[in-house]
Amino acid sequence: MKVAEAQVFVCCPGRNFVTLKLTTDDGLVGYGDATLNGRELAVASYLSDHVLPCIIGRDPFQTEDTWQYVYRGAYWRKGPVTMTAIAAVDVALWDIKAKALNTPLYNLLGGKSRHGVMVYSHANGRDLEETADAVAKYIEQGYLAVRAQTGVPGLPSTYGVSADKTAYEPAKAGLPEEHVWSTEKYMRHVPLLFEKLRARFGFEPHLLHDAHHRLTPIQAGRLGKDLEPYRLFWLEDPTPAELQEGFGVIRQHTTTPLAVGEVFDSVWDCYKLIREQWIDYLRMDVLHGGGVTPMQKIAAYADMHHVQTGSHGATDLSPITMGTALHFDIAVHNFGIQEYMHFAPATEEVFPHDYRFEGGYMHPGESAGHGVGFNEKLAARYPYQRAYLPVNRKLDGTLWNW
Ligand code: EZ4
Ligand code: CO
Repeated sequence: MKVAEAQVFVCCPGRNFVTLKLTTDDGLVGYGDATLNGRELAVASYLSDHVLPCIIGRDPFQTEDTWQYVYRGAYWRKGPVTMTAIAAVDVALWDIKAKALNTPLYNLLGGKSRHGVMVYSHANGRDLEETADAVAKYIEQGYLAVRAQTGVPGLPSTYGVSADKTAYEPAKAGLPEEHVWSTEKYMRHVPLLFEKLRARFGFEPHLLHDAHHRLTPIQAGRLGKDLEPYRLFWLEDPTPAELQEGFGVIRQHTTTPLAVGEVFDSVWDCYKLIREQWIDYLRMDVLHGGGVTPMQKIAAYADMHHVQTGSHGATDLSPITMGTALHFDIAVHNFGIQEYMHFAPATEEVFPHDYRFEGGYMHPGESAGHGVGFNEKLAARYPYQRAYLPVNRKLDGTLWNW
């Protein structure tokens, strides 16, 4: 069996997605996600212009050799564009391999280690009351874990909170939106949210929070300490992690569990974080982490250091990544939790899938492969629209991390 055809599709059913379709000479089809929010066309070109000509004719069973070929063979390693493109090829090949063997993907990754995949979803509101009501809705739906983000008094907008009542989706058509930020206002306000949530819901539901890269290590240490009474499942992205040692500083000051990694693209972004046990959950996923092939190795390395997985699962990772992640999550021993945001109805139609939610857990489904399809005809009705994530400025205009 050989890869006979490779096609890249860019569509916008609610938001932009890049999708890779590989077809074999005996007619099997595999799909991979290649979406990089705000930089979609760079990955599409990287695939079509540079990677795919080398994929034609290859044996889809050789996932390890093909991954090494497109990683080492490029000479220029790492980086989000490269790794996202490589991931699409890797996932499409795993999909074909599992279909050829007529088995769900998880059976090739070690089989089921658990009966379901615990997921968390996103609750947000403009103030504490609205946020608490949003958390209540998820708990009523059976969620065991909920991320809570709330508006900060004195700031017109903040990460994770929609300006209106629609679902939060940060990328917008047109040039990047500019947000205004105050770490001081934010740090005073967030503990009040979790005090309120614990008073209303008790300590049974898992509660999570995303600081979205805005704090310095010592500020993060303070916030973690202030949140300790409310027993968070995790505090995410407290500090940008290019300097891995920053997490060593945070760790000295708080027992609030730490999660990081949604923007990492290789083990070299986190090897010290893991080795030094500075984090508790690794947010890397099977898309921006370079595919299933490297993520199996990274997860094994994390397992040896008491670090669990906590895969990114925002709406800018397509249902193909969601489905693949669920196969990975159900198999990997040190699984922690999986993020799950609800896709727009048009996205759900373009990507029919087997996975389903039931009582706080998700299930990858039992069909062969990763269980996610792609409706090309429907996708063609939603052409690409240039869109950007926001940029963020402090009150005095200094550009800051969004
Ligand atoms: O802001 O994926 O935890 N989830 C997140 C996401 C990211 C988006 C950026 O494209 O932080 O919502
Ligand atoms: Co995040």
